[in-house]
Amino acid sequence: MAEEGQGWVRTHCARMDHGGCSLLVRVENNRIVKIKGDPEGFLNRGYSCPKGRTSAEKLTHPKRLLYPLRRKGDRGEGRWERISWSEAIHEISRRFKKIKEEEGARSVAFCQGMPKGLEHFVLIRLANIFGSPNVVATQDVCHAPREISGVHTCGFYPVVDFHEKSELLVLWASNVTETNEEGEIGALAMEQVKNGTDLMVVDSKKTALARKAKYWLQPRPGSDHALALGMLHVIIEEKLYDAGFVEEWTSGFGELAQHITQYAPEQMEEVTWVPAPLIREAARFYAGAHPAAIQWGNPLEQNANNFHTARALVSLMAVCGNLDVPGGNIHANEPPIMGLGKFVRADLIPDKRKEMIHAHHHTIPRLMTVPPAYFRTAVLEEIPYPVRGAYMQCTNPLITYADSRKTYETLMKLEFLAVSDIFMTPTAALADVVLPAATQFEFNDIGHYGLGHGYILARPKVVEPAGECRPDIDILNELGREMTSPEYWHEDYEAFLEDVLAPSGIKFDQFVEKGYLKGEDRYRKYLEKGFKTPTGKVELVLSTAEKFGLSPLPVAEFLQEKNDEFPLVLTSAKSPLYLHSSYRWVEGLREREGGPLVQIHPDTAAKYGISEGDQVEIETENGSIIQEVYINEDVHPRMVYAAYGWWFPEQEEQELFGWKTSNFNMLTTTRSLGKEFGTPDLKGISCRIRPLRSEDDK
Ligand SMILES: Nc1nc2c(c(=O)[nH]1)N[C@H]1C(S)=C(S)[C@@H](COP(=O)(O)OP(=O)(O)OC[C@H]3O[C@@H](n4cnc5c(=O)[nH]c(N)nc54)[C@H](O)[C@@H]3O)O[C@H]1N2
Ligand SMILES: Nc1nc2c(c(=O)[nH]1)N[C@H]1C(S)=C(S)[C@@H](COP(=O)(O)OP(=O)(O)OC[C@H]3O[C@@H](n4cnc5c(=O)[nH]c(N)nc54)[C@H](O)[C@@H]3O)O[C@H]1N2
Ligand code: SF4
Ligand SMILES: [Mo]
Repeated sequence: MAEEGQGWVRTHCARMDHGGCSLLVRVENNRIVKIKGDPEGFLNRGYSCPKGRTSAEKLTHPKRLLYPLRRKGDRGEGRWERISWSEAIHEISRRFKKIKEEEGARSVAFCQGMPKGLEHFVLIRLANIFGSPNVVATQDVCHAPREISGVHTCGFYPVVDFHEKSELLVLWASNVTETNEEGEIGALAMEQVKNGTDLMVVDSKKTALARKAKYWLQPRPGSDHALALGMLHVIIEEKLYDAGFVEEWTSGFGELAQHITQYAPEQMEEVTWVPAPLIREAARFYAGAHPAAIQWGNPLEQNANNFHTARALVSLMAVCGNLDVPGGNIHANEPPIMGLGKFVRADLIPDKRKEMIHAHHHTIPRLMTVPPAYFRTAVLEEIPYPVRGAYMQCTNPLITYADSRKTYETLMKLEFLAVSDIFMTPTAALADVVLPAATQFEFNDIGHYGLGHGYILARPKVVEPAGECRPDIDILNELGREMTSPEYWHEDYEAFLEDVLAPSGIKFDQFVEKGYLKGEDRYRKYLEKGFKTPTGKVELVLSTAEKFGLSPLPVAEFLQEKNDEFPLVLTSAKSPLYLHSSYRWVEGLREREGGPLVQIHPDTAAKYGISEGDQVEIETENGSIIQEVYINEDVHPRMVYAAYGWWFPEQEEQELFGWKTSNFNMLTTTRSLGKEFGTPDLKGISCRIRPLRSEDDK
C-alpha cells in the first residue's frame, strides 16, 4: 500500500468504467472517507469523475451481498440460505464435475461481461484447465470487432497514440469525456485539444465534444460503414492519400479504388443522413492532417455490419499514412509482462478453436470468446451441443445481452448456475449459488492487462473486504484447486499478480511504488519486418478472404430498410453516471440520474404529441419498454435516443427487480447476427414511440 501522507492511499480507479484515473483515497478505520483525483496521475493528471468519487459508497451499502447463498425455493423465488465458503465452493465444483462426467467439459460455460481486472484472465485459465473451450463474453459488441478486424487487416489493433501530439483527433462514436473508454483517453484527449489539436466528432448526438469540434457529422445510427466508405471515396478520387505508403505498404489498393466508386458521398447522403458536401469536406480535412488519429468507439461495433465498419476505418487510417506513426493510430508496445496465452494456459486446450461453440457458426478466426447469442442457442437448442452449466462473474446478462427474453429462458433452463457479484441483480436472483465478491479498493489487482494500450496499472488494496466477500481471483483460485488439478493453482491467489510482473523483474510492492509500467515507444515497426499479415502489407483486400469466408473488401450492406410501421431509428449511449447495468443502487449516483430517460428532438415530440416528462412506450418489432421523455435538440428528429442498462434494485426480488419495464435489451433481437462476430444490432433499430396517458397504459 502506498501511503501518500496522512491517511491517504494512492491507487487506480476500477470497476466504474474501464478505470485508469489515479486516485488518492483517504481511509479512517478501514473506511474510505474521501476520494480525489491524483494530480500526478499518469493518465488523468488530477481528473476524477462523480462515479469515481462516489465509488466507495458501494462498499458499505446495507444491501450488499456479504455471504455465499444457496437457493432454497424455485428459481427466482427469492428464497436463500446462507452457506459457508467451503460449502459453496464444494457445491459448484461438484455440480460442474457432474456435468463434465455426463456430457463433457464443454457443457460448462464460463461467462464474464466487461473485463474489470485480472479476474477475466483467471476465469479463462479456469475454463482452460477444466477443459471447456467456452468462455462467454460480451466482446461481440465490445472491442473484438475493432481489435480482430484490425489484426486481420494490418496485423494489430490500432489505438490512438495519446502520448504524442496529433494534428487532428477524430472521435468516431466515442464520447471519451463521459465514458473514459479504455481508461486513458478522457483526460489525455482533452489535453491534446487544449494544446491545439483539431477535433472532428462523428456522433449521432451533438455531444459536449461535438460543440468543441471543427467538424461534427451526425450519422444515422448504424450507418457508419457507409459514411467511412463515402470518405474513402473522396480521398481516393481526389488523390488525397499518402501515395508513398500506399504503394509500398498496402495490398489491393487498385481493387479498393475500383470498388469505392459506388460509394460517392452523394449516394451515401441518403443512407447516412450526412450531407454530401460535409462528407467531402470532412474527408479532405482528415486526409490533410498529419498525423491524424481516429478514436473509434463502441457503437461502431454494435451492429451486424461491424466488420465492414472496422475494415473501412483501418483502410482510412492506412491510405492516409496514419498507421503506427507518432500521434496516429499505433501498435502499442507492451512492457515486459507475462503473455496472455501463457497466463491463461492456452497450451492445455489445443483443440479450442475447433471445439468452442461459435466454431460451428463459422465466425472469424481469432475470436476466442463465445458470442452470447450462440451461448444461448447452445443452452436452449443444444446447437452445436448442449450447455448445461454456467459460472458468471462481473456480469448481468439479463440486462446487458441483446434479447432479454431469450436470456431469461436460458438462465431458467440451465441445470446449474453460479453467479459472483457484489449485489443481488436480476441475473443473480436466478442463480443456484450466489457468491459475494470483494470489489474495487478491497484487494490487490492489476489494471489494463490485455487491453492493448501498452501499459498496466497498479491497483493496490485500500481497505479490507466487507463481510465474507472475497476477490474473484481468490474465488477462482479456490475453485480451480477443488475442481481441477491443484498443481495449476497457487497457495495464495496473489501469486498471480507476481506471475504477470515476473518478466519485468519487479514485485507487486515495487509496482505499486511505480504506479504503472509502460512499454517503450517504438513506431513504424513494419519497416523492420513488414506488417504481420500474410502479405506483409496492410491488406486493403483481404488475402485470406476466401479461406475464411470473409468479404475481401468492406461493403455497405445490411442497413435496415425504411419501415413505415416503425419510422424512427433507435440508439443509445452509456450513461456518464453508471457502468452498464451496474450501480443503480448507489444512492450518490441515483440521486443524480433517478430513472431511465429517453431523448427525442422537439419536432419529434410535437409530431407525436409528447411533452417533457411524459412516460412513453418505445416499441420495436421485438418488444416494448417504458421510459421518461427528455426533449433535447441535440438528437436528430428521426432518432430515439433511449437509456440503456435499467433495472430497479428498489423493486421486489421476486419480480426480478422490474427487469422488463425499461430495459433497452427488451427491444433488441438475436434473430439475425453478423457473421464474423455473431453480433446483433444494438444501434440503428427501427422503432416508434407513443405517450402513455392513462393509468391502464402504464
Ligand atoms: N443494448 C445494449 N447492450 C449492451 C451495450 C449497449 O451499449 N447497448 N453495451 C455492451 C457492452 S460494451 C458491454 S462491455 C456489456 C457489459 O455487460 P456486463 O458486464 O454484463 O454489464 P455490467 O452492468 O457492467 O455488469 C457487471 C456486474 O458486475 C458486478 N460487479 C461489479 N464489480 C464486481 C466485482 O468486482 N466482482 C464481481 N463478481 N462482480 C462485480 C456489478 O454489480 C454488475 O452486476 O454490455 C453490452 N450490452
Ligand atoms: N460512464 C460509463 N463509462 C463507460 C461505460 C459505461 O457503461 N458508463 N462502459 C465502458 C465500456 S464497456 C465501453 S465498451 C465504453 C464505450 O464507450 P464509447 O465508445 O464512448 O460508447 P458509447 O457511450 O456507447 O457511445 C459513444 C457515442 O456514440 C454515439 N452514438 C450512438 N450510436 C451511434 C452510431 O450509430 N453512430 C455514431 N457515429 N455515433 C453513435 C453516442 O451518442 C455517444 O456519444 O465505455 C466504457 N466506459
Ligand atoms: S473517469 Fe473512470 S477511472 Fe476516472 S474516476 Fe471516473 S470512473 Fe474512475
Ligand atoms: Mo464494453
